[in-house]
Amino acid sequence: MSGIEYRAWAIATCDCTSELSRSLFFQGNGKVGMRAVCPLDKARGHEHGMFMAGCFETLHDSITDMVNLPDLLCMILSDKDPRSMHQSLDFATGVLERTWETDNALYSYERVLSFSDRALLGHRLKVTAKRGFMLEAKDAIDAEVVNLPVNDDQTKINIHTIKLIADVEMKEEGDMVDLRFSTACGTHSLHFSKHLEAGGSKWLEKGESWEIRSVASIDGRKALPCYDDMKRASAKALEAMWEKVFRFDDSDPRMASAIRFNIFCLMQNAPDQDISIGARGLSHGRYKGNYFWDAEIFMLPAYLKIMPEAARHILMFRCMSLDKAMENAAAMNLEGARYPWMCSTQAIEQCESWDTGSCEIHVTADVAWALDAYVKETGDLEFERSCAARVYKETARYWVSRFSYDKVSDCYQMLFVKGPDEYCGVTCNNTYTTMMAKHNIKLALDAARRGLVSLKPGEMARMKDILDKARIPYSAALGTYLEDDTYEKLEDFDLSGAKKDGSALYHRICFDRLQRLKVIKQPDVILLYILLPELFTEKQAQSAWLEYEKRTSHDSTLSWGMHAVAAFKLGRRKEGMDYLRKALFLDLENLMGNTASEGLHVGACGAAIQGLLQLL
Ligand code: IFM
Repeated sequence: MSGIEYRAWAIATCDCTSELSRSLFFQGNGKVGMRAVCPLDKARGHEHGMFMAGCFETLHDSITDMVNLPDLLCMILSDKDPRSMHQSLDFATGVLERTWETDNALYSYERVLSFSDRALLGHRLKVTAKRGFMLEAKDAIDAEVVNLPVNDDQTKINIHTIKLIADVEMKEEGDMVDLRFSTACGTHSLHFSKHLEAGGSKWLEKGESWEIRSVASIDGRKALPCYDDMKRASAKALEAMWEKVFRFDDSDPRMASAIRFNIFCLMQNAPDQDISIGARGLSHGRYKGNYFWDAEIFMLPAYLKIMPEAARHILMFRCMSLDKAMENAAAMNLEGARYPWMCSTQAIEQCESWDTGSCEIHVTADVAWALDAYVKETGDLEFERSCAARVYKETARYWVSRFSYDKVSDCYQMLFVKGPDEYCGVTCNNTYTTMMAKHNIKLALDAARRGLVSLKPGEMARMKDILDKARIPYSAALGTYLEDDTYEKLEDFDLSGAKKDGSALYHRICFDRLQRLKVIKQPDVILLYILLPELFTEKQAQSAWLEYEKRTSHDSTLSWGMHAVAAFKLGRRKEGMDYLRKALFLDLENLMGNTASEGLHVGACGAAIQGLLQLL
């Protein structure tokens, strides 16, 4: 149990200083994100966790990390030894509030990251003396921050920190503090400013109160609003955002709280510019802040129902990085455009393990699927004409060159790929990848038919031939698609016996061994059914559920929410509800055991909301 109190529009806890709380009480506005490190918390340099969307710096070669920035909201107090701590995060106002007391005084602290002017953030401390005492309170900026780059391999723990900010210049003039610095290799030059409303030392009489407030900006502006005005404007903007969210039955406060938490997580990480969202959003540096297919397949369908503009930003990033994707394809001796498995704003491959980075190529077709889903949902034909169509064409060209034609069987094979089920190893003819690639090719052909792009006649013929002759593994005995060519050859595995304590299997069984076992990490054929249901008859979809669901370890946080979606679509309401509950409480109850150490799973939040949407 995480010790969270669930209220319809808030979460609260007495366990304020744990890493889990720092993740759950994270605040963000899509531009800036801060882990919940508050006054008197002992945070080491890498633990502050203040991030800015799109702010990455090189670690080595072309590998980047999301920069841990100077903490603008520090408050150093002389009155230590807090007790009776309590903290809440209000989804309606976006305010994080913490209260505590000492022998001397009662304290109430709050913090806001503005939703109305996203470069602004601020905090307020109110002290009420229980007896006469001298308080020193310094409203500060902590620039002694470092990064602790997290290894791609979840089984490895790094202990080496690296400073990714340099040339720090801090100037105090009256009640203004000005901070200029650059990121280590000069990729970003940043200018922060902060207006202090009080601070210093003060003798407080019994019953006397003192308020210290400040507002800071990440764009260095001189004219900053006062804290109360900023807080009011932010709450109003947030209210307008909630107005646009679908209605749901909120009679059960615990469920309502979990639903709102997941939606709020999506809101807090939604970009306001044409960039994507890291797998952990702005809540943690896990995966070096990188963008994955999580954004297109798990978050985007949820954003389409709550904040379509965020879906557009995610997709514009892919459209704008098409040239990089073309360079990436060329570097792999292929045609067209191939999107990286994981990337930062530079849009180049960041995955440092060959089997995943080079072989989990379905991401390219996932991008095309998401572009089409956006156009269908919004009817934005101008976006399709001016942006999406070119992506369809170049990504389809990639797939044409990526299929291998086999003369003997007269079919096209998808050799050496890794499907969404990352326990399958590097395999051949992963059905998800091939079907999604075919869908991508169809989108290009359709765009050509409607005159949105031009394709050479030979190209079109080849594309059509692939649509007819791509190999799709199928089992008549199972009555549905096989995950890939090796699936039937895998060794039987006792999943329930092995998964006793709920932790991921890869902590105990290495990936080399896992790839020979009949165990699935996260939905693969079942996910295909969700994305392209027209490929399945009702019977094939039910058979897919019966075969694959029981073998799925759910060792990815992306799994439960999508199983909820599939179960509801298949009329399996009870299973759907079980999966939905797990998905909604995944972070809140730390059900996968990694929310503390990795931050919020934004893709899983999107998947949970997709599950919920099936019920509305
Ligand atoms: O994109 C996912 C992948 O599917 C499973 N491992 C974690 C990645 C980031 O969330």
